Amino acid sequence: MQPVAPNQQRSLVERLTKMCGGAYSPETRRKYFISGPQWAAAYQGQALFYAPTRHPVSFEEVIRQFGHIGIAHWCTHDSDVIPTEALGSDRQSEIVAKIRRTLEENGVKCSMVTTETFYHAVFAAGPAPEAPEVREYAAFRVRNTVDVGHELGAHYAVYWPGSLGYFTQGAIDEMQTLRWYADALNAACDRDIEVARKKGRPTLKHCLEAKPFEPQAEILLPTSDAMLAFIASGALKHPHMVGLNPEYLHELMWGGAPRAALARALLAGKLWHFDINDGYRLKHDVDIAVGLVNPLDWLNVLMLLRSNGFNGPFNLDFKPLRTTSNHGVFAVSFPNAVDRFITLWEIAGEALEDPVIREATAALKAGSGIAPGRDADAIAEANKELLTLHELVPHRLVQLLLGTHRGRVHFS
Ligand code: 3MF
Ligand code: MG
Ligand code: MG
Repeated sequence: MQPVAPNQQRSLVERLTKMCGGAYSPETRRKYFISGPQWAAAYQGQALFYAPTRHPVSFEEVIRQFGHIGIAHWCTHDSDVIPTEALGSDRQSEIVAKIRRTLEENGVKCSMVTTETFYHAVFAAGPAPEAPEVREYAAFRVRNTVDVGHELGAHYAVYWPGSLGYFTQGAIDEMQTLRWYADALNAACDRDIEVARKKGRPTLKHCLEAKPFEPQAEILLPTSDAMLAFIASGALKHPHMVGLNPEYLHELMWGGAPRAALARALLAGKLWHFDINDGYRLKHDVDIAVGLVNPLDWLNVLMLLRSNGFNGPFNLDFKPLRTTSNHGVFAVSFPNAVDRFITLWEIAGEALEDPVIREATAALKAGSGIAPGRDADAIAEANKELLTLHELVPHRLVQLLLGTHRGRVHFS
């Protein structure tokens, strides 16, 4: 193949994108409760060992592009757009007004706001450290985020505690730290009750997001299960206002099964918001876009969610690859992530209706009809042939995923 000159590379990407087949229309995409984070779109490709590969992108550009693609919802950290030093000031009000106008002009809604309590040096010892002035500042930040959320019309607030943990143990009192962290959430909920009453709006849904490692070596609330225990611990003043924002990869990172973690959240009535992405078990937080690593697992996850009535928000908390250009972020990365999600969602719906899967799962539940009492060997014998369906069902799911059920036959 001939070398591809820099001025021809975009058109090559565009031509190959077309060759990938169709895309969903922006109208179709808007029907799903999918949100795009400001920080994901503006991510410049940097990391501990990596310099940025992309130039900065303004929030106006992100929102305009989301509107154009058909991503109907936008979400943000308090400090993604508002400089840290302007938080809570008049300048914040001006910026928030500008965000509102931009959202309106582009037909995009703000679904969620979140507080950055991990990046700035003030949180070097975590969001709930010993120093009372830092804790007071953290409380200000979460309260202020609640204000911004109500201003922007959001219904969700997310909290990822980030550096709530340590590199070396000994100096940190875990019990105290957890209670202090609860104090910050209590401050946010109290403020929410007050503002919601004043504005005649419902209170926000406050959603906790766990991650097992990064940025600290040891994390105090490493999993969604730990978060559930924390919500029920008695440390929160308004536990009914607090639920979960699990992240697919965060559950996979510790070696868990995301589908099982989500099932436990559903069982507790706390699955309120969901960060969707992909990656690998027991590796760091690579934040690959949904469905690029584990499409079969994703199909299973979406079957669970569909059959339990969870319809979103699905938040695209991924990082466009460092090798993707600024143009590629909105031309390739976001639209394709949305379309893979919708495709997997629709296949999940198809799988739930599939005659093979329906009959197989119904048969498994029906059992043998024989009642051999307490004779364990006889009970096992009675179900033996039926249980082979445990291998037929996943085979059928792979067929549905690959499209072989639509007529592609075996290769000859
Ligand atoms: C970190 C994350 C975060 C959270 C965000 C929301 C930067 O691994 O997933 O994204 O989702 O802070 O609170
Ligand atoms: Mg992540
Ligand atoms: Mg996340």
